[in-house]
Amino acid sequence: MTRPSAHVDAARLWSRHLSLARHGATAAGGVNRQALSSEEIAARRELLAIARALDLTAFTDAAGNFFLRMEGRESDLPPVLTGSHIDSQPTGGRFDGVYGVLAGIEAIEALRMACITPRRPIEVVAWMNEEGSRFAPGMMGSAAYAGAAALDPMLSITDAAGVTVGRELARMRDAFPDVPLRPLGRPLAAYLEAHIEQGPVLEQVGCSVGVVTGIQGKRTFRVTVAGEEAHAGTAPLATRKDALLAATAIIQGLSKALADPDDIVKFTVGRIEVLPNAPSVVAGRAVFSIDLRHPDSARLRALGDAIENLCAEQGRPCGVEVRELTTAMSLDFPPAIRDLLRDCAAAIGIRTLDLPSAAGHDARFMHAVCPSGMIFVPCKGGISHNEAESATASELADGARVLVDALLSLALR
Ligand code: HGY
Ligand code: MN
Ligand code: MN
Repeated sequence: MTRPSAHVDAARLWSRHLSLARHGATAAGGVNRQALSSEEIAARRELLAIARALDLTAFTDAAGNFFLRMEGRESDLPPVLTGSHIDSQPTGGRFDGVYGVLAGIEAIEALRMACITPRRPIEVVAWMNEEGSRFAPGMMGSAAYAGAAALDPMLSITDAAGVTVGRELARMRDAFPDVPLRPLGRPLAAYLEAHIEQGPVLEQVGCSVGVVTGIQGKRTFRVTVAGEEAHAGTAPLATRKDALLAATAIIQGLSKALADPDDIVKFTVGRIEVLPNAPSVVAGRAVFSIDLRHPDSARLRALGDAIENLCAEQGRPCGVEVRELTTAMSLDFPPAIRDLLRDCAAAIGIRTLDLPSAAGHDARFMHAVCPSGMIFVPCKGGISHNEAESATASELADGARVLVDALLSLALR
């Protein structure tokens, strides 16, 4: 049989990236497409139009995940699933997540062109809220699908404007009245996710495809510092409970305690909110985020467990509450999937490198559901979560070539 990878079209895949990037386009050439926003609805509409032209059926689930299905010869068999996400960071790029969804669609288009109907159905998914920037934590859709987190408590999580996930899920459903609802957690035969590397390694070694060995662990926290509002001109220093000063002391303390000369521990405070956020009022409340990552789960556990005490000590005289939002330990993808990806690449002359993922992905949750794996392609300078994120048409296509041959192999089993 001809390999469907021969039908992957780099120009088509590239132009779809450019077209999708219009939804939420920023002036600096990036993308701001928040989970369940109007921009995401518009992007889903565009995916739906492509899918209809390829004779795929669309459906969704209670967590707002969006599926496009190519029927197999035995439609009752659990499908092979591929995809990623189309929500972005506020100053995100054109490739993070989108690539995995468009590579999946390109794979199906290549199968159609090769006139191949696999034994199992193949589905492409855009998971709901991977980034966690509008609604924290991220990866809500894949976590709910995998049963790793209950959907119900997610529904009342709010964005900065107080809008709930539940309301926006209802708005998303209303936008697509013809897209039916299917149960969460249907069985899957396998899951493959293609993604830009978001790091510099593939570019440095000159490989167009990376076979991902696993995903490093991540813990995220929300820290709330409770002080007391007071007049900036009159309140004596000795009696102040300044939540902003306490928060900055905590952040400094944590960044010293977690500093790592080997650059393995990654500690980030990316968001801070201050109330009432007025120049002449001593801050009464400060809320900030912690993102902590380490590839060694035991180390990640120990480092994360020390955070609460450090916050309490550094935050005095203010009260401090630490809430953990995400606890995700490191994982390794099954060798059989990694071998398959390597073999598919070798068969069409694509050189690969095995490498771990320092970033998080929805494949984390699918790993617990079915044999899962990931393909990376290079991105320029390793830059990501940045409007300057960039990738090349030919390398994106190489990843899609490996993806489609591997999907077919899995869908014939
Ligand atoms: O934060 C992450 O690793 C992913 O990009 N959401
Ligand atoms: Mn991503
Ligand atoms: Mn991302």
